[in-house]
Amino acid sequence: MATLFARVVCADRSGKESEVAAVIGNAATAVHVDLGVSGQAQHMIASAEKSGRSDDAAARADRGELRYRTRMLPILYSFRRCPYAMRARLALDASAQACELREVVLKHKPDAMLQASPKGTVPVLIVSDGTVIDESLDIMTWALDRNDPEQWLTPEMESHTQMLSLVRQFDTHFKFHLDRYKYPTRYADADADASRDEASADLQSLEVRLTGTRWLYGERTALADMAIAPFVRQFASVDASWFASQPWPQVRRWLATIVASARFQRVMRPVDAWIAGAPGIAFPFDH
Ligand SMILES: N[C@@H](CCC(=O)N[C@@H](CS)C(=O)NCC(=O)O)C(=O)O
Repeated sequence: MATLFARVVCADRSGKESEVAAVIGNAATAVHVDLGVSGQAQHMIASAEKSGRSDDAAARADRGELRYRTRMLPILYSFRRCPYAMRARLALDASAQACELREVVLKHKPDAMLQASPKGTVPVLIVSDGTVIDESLDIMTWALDRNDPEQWLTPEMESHTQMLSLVRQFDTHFKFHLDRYKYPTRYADADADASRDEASADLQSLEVRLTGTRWLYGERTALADMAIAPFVRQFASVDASWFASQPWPQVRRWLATIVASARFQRVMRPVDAWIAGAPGIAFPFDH
């Protein structure tokens, strides 16, 4: 898999630009770039050329016909099994937003992540200008604002605001009860059965929606589907046979479709934990 943390933009004398890095990002050969060092950029171009993927870019750079610059890619601190990080990765994948993925061990959070976001939760995205985005929903919106080819931000039915209010209901009421249902011993006040009932009421409202349409907001996926599904998946796995026996065939169909999708499988690909100082992993992963 290619290791790519910078885009290299080449411009010829007429000023016409082309992004060599996009090519390298998909190349089979691994190229590690030291950010912002033009010699490394030249190395990248040469490597791309050697792998036969980039016309004659290296030769043209040598002849001074091209100038090039590197642009740092966003860094995503993530934890594979965290539902918040999952939805951030789903949106980054949908928007084809290249970034450097750093898989975190929650018990040993990297200093660099804590410096950027002292609250210590994943996901954290550090964008190229240094801006830190440390709420998963904000990361989704940031990515989709830049590129939203599947129109996740524009639901087919109802408004963006209404869609966000359903997401908020799941982020608050459903999540609160999911935690108490899944981990009753962690909460002094937990009543697992009562919490299961409370969360079930939220799922019943999804069942009603999904009886009329394939997805929560129409016949195509929207932000709400992907923002909510990772939490419903967690709920379903607490007691799979109980979940299968509930009167929610449409919720099961919806969840199974998302979990089996190529995108979900892709963002759940196992990755090694990031070691400080070492390169992370190019994300989104190749299709
Ligand atoms: N509101 C945050 C919540 C993120 C969150 O709570 N992530 C969990 C993992 S699923 C976490 O990092 N917890 C800190 C820890 O376990 O140390 C978001 O949407 O990004």
